[in-house]
Amino acid sequence: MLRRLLVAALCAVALMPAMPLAGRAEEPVLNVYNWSDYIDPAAVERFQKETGIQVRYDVFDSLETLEGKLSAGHSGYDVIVPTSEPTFSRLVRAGALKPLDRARIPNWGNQDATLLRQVGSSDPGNKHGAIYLYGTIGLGIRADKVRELLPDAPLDSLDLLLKPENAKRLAGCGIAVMDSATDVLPSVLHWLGRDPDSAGSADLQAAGEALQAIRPHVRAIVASGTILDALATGEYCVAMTYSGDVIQAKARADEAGQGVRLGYVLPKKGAQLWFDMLAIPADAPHPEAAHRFINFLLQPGVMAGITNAVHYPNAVPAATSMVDEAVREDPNVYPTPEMLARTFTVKALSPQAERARSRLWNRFKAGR
Ligand code: N2P
Repeated sequence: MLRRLLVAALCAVALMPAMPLAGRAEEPVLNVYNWSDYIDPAAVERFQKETGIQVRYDVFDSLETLEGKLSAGHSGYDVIVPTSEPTFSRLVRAGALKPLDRARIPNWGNQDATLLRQVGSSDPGNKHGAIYLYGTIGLGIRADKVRELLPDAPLDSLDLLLKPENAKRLAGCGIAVMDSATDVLPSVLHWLGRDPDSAGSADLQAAGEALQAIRPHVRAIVASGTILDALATGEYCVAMTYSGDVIQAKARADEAGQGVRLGYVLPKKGAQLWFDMLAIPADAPHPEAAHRFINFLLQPGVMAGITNAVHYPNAVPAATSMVDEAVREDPNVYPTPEMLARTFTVKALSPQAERARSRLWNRFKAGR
């Protein structure tokens, strides 16, 4: 009898949810969900060593994937990295994020006040997110190959991709577009001279027609992480993706020395500028570790290492002098004021508008 009771008690303990009891210290674990190719692995190692917290690190490569994971609820993640618009602002409004406890983030003040004010439009008072990295959306190109096929090609414009006569000539050399309605459609609308936030039927129809017109010439509509890898091995001559991904691919290609020469193009008519935020889901199982991680990342030395590794600028001014000169002075990493003046930002849309956009996107992918 006693034995049976003991077994039952042990089973009950084993079945208890792995949640910390009130007042009991959290288990030393941190579940991170970040973009692929978006951190310096040495930073994660150092955090583990310094804190004894074990980091379980998962990646996504589009906002659609991140939102899908979070909307199912109970993601189990402690730190996520949504883009300020539209995803982060939507999560803030839905109450899906934990307000940050600034007392536990003494490095909060290391962030650039102007940039914080800018992302404050997505999160009044900057209550739910610290700035991780930012960047633009443009083209990765192999200029030498493009010039061979299109000697008069406009190398500084989305015309290269979106004018069907150009796409047709470049098709054999490889055209790719990252698989994200959220991160591609605003640039297409802007190129058409329309409001990048529009989900009006005339605007969406025009964007849909523009995309269908180049569809036969597009080789791949794939995850941004796949584009990075394939760009580096020379599979595409033109690919629409995130700035730092192109610059990382370029660095890999240069190192491989196989004659693949890549460059990033910030579209001259205007490019989308975005900010990625460090945030904690409301139901994060390890909020204490999450705050420690965010505070750790906001150190100038750590941020500089991250920017050096992934070629995206950070929002910690004291990090800049520690960033490698070649990275710091690359205007495709840290855009010049003149380039920033040519950028635009987006806003969150209604769920109905999102659905209309994703229908359009599915038709583009299917080619009909
Ligand atoms: C990293 C992708 C950058 C994030 N591979 C775009 N917001």
